[in-house]
Amino acid sequence: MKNLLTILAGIIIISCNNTNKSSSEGFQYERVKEDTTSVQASNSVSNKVVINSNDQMKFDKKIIRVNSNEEVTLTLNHTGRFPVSSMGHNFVLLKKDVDVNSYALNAAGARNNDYIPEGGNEIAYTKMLGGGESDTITFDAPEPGTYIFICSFPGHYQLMMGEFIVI
Ligand SMILES: [Cu+2]
Repeated sequence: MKNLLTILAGIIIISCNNTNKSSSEGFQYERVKEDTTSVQASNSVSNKVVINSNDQMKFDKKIIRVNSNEEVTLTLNHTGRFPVSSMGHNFVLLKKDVDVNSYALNAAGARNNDYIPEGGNEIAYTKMLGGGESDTITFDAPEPGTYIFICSFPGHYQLMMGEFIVI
């Protein structure tokens, strides 16, 4: 006969059934992409135009209104700090009916010409600027209508695009 050693183990089961547990599931913070640039919804008409651009790849104007049959003086400021090589900005006013997507594609390949492609599809354009720089251009306002302006630095035009309305 074997001696049987019986060990009795006392098992204490602690029930931790907290039914009052508040549910934290389903509560998610959604990262809202904030537009930190205040876009001016300008209704004013002036042939003296100042437009700012920044390190967030934004123009501060989506709409520019000018009078026809008058000269336009336009100043582009780059208010950021990044150099022209990584965050260059220009202002390019496209002729009517120029396809902006194909223009931007061509522009991206025109690095040696400040991203202004051949073809003469611009009404006017500024220099390509780095942070802290400015350029002012003067040109005759085109015929009344709505024109597109962009920055032609590679990858910028989709964020840096607006309407140039000639009244
Ligand atoms: Cu740009």
